[in-house]
This record gives sequence, structure tokens and C-alpha cells, in this order.
Amino acid sequence: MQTRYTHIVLGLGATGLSVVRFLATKGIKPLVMDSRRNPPGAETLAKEFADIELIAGGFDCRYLVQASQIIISPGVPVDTPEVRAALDMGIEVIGDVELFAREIADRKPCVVGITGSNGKSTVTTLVYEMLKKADISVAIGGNIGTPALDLLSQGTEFFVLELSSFQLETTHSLNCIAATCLNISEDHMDRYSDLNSYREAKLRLYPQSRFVMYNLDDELTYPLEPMNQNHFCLGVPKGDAWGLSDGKIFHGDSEIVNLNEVTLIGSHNHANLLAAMALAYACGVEKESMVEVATHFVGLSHRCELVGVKQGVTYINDSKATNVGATVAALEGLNSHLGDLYLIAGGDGKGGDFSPLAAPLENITKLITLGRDGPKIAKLKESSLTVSNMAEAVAKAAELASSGDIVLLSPACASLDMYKNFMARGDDFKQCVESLADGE
Ligand code: UMA
Ligand code: ADP
Repeated sequence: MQTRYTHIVLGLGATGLSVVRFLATKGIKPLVMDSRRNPPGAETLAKEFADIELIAGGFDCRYLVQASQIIISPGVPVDTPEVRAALDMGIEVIGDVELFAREIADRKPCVVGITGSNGKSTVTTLVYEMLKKADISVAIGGNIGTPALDLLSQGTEFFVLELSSFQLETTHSLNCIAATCLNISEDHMDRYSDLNSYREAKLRLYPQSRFVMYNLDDELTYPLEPMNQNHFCLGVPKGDAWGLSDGKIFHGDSEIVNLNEVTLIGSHNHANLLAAMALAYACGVEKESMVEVATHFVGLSHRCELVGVKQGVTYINDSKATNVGATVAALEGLNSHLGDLYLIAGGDGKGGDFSPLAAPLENITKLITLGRDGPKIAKLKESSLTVSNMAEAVAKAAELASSGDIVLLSPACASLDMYKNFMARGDDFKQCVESLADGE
């Protein structure tokens, strides 16, 4: 007779493994299923939990319909027919972040939640660094890397979580101390029917927070109903909001820091800094700790990262630009640069619309495309070049660029058609740049 499992874990990547580990601490032995034949976590599961059953290569409905709770990984769409069938039967389907939320439900609010289309990892890291600087015991995780449940064992007082739209779809009771949706532009259009349903998934975070920080410059981030809210903006702040004036960051009337001393570059990063300061402030962090971080944090790898200067040409790795909004921000951020700009773009466009790139592409000198959807981007700019790999792209850019110019990798696409992830793509770019001849 078939065993009945009360808990089923769908997906065996980082999230699935964290859920199995968490359930083990509660004495629960789940069944794990993954639609792929060789799921990434299979070896680790066998090593850590020899007695946990794994069904790989499909989701078996016979087990799903008997479960009392299904814990689904963010990479598995809730709309998968087998999951829909279970939902229709009234079976609870939640994500790992919801399990995490329930585990900390009786604590005072201790989570800072960060979502948005771009800038999440940067803001999540900034808030984490600011809290650390203020001697608050804090852990960082969620979509940025370490699954939320794996943070519990660190025994910290606070958690700073980067939350994706996929994670928020299956999270209901987070009770954050403060949360933000930084911006909304098209992403993951292969999983959402339109921009509005993607936005709705992101804004699910707001009612799960005591205090909400939205972006005055992006109407799509405004709360759908009034709540305990404030905003940040790239302009003079009203009331006690956070903003910029005279090249300085202000919280209401109080000056926080001069932008000359801020180490992050680009207006998009200044918006990130404002959001991070507002969130840290809501956690009780003093100005001194925020300023200390603002004047030392140089940014994360693969996000407008300076790779080096070869023959006078500056190479910048923005491989994390996996959607159009991020590439638009990078191009606008570098707009004030005097030399020519060479852009390398393309990859897996995730069904998105590339047309917002057309205007910023007018200001660049040459577009070099690669990857599956490279040709679609190439159509947006006359006389662009299409190449078949990164080495060719870098070689071509190096041949055309001259001293004072910038070569930017900012793909506006995911990397999965050519690489394991965006880090591998950025590393390939860096290696290709490093192998170019040095010299003035
Ligand atoms: N799987 C299936 N069927 C499917 C899709 C996936 O069985 O149709 C399986 C995969 O085989 C895999 C498992 O589900 O074995 C888990 O995959 P997952 O894609 O949910 O990935 P995890 O390893 O659990 O990583 C996830 C996030 N991945 C996604 O949301 C796609 C990681 O974000 C996150 O760091 C991690 O949880 C910890 O919270 C990555 C990401 O790309 C960086 N996020 C997207 C983004 O930033 O744009 C949202
Ligand atoms: P996420 O975690 O949301 O992907 P990251 O901080 O990793 O965000 O940055 C991803 C990409 O988005 C990078 O290419 C970066 O240059 C760009 N970016 C960062 N902040 C912003 C912002 N506020 N608005 C638009 N683009 C941004």
C-alpha cells in the first residue's frame, strides 16, 4: 500500500533542502518531489537524510492529493497542473518563507523585507551592513542566497530578507518590522500573464509589514491602500521622507551625508541607499552607522562592477542585469560619461518586451549582442553586431573601442541559455577582459 505523507516538498534545490532540514527539526519526514530527473539537491539529500524518499522526474498526484501541506519551491509555478489540482481540493500550498514566518510568529517583528524588480540584493546587503554596524545581531538571506529557514539556526535577533515575486506568491503572514518594494519593471514575463499580476505578487509584501517604504518616483510601488507608510525619492523630500537635495541625502530636514562621500555610483544606487537608510532607521539604527556604510560600501560583484582598464578602455561587468529595467538603469547611470559606450547584451529574455531599451540605446556607440534573444535586441539599434560567445563579444568591443571609452556587459536578459547563472556569465566576461593585452 502507498505510504501517506502529510508534508510534501516540491522542488529540491536550495529551498527544498532547507525545508527538509527544518521539518526534520520538528520530527516530520516529508516526501520530496522534483519534476527534473536529476535535481540539483539529490546528492546532498541522500547524504544528509538517507531515509527521505525522493520522486524525481515528475510530480505524482497520488501523493499530492493525500497531503495536508505542500511546500513549494519558488522555481515551481503555483500554476503547475498537479499543484492546481491539489489547491482545488483544498490542500494548503505554501512556500519556505511562509514556514519561516510561522516559526517566528510569536517574536516581536524582526524581519526587514525587500522586494522590487531591481536593486533588491544591493539594498538587502546595505540594510544588513547598517544593522551590523549598529551592533544589532542580524542574518541575511532569502532570494539573495541562503534560504530563510536556514537562517534560523544562526540565532540572530533580526533577519534581512530579499524576497522575490515567486516567494511572495506563497507567503501570507510575514509581519515585517519594515518593508519596501523598490521599483517595478517587467521581469519574469514567462511566469506572469501581465505586468499587473507580477506587481500584485510583489505588493503582497506591504500588508505583511508594520511600516512600508515606497518609491515616490515609481507609481507602481505605491501601496494599493493607505497604510503606515513613507517614501524615498530622487528629489527634495517632503515631510519626514528620505530624498536628495543639493547633492546631499536628507531625512526630512536633517542632512545625513554628502553624495561626494558616498562610494556607490549611479542615481539608481542613490535610490537604493535612500531606501536602505529608511529601512535601517525603522529598525532603530543611528545616523552614524548608516553613514559609515554609505561611505564604504562599493557594491556587489556583477552589478556595474569595475573589472579593469585595458588600453585606456574601462570594462564594467553588470551581468546581474537580467531584465530590461536594470540595463536601462545602467545606461542612464553611465550617461554622463564623456567617451563612447559599447554595450554587450542578450541572453534569455524571459518573454519580456525589449522596447524600453530603444531610447537609451540611442546614446551608445555600438551594440554587440549574443545569446538566444540577442537578435531581438539587435533590431533596436542600427548596425549592431551579433556574435556567438562572450570571447568574440569582448574581442570585438576591444577592437572598436579606444582610450576613454567604456565597454559594458549589461545583458537585459537571464543567462540560462548560455551559462549556469549570471555569476558564471560575469566571470566569463571578466576572464575575457583579463586576457586582453595590457598597456596604455
Ligand atoms: N523545479 C521543478 N520543477 C519546476 C521548476 C523547478 O521541479 O518546474 C525544481 C528544480 O529542479 C530545482 C528545485 O525546483 O531542483 C528548486 O528550484 P528553485 O528554482 O526554486 O531554486 P532554489 O535552488 O530553491 O533557489 C531559490 C531561488 N530560485 C528561484 O526562485 C528560481 C533562488 O533565487 C534563491 O536564492 C533561493 O531559492 C533561496 O531563497 C535565485 C533566482 O534566480 C537567485 N531568483 C529569481 C530572480 O532573482 O530573478 C526569482
Ligand atoms: P536584484 O537583486 O533585484 O536583482 P541587484 O542589486 O542585484 O538587484 O542589481 C541587479 C541589477 O539591477 C544590476 O544590474 C544593477 O545595476 C541594477 N540595479 C540596481 N539597483 C537598481 C535600481 N534601483 N533600479 C534599477 N536598476 C537597478
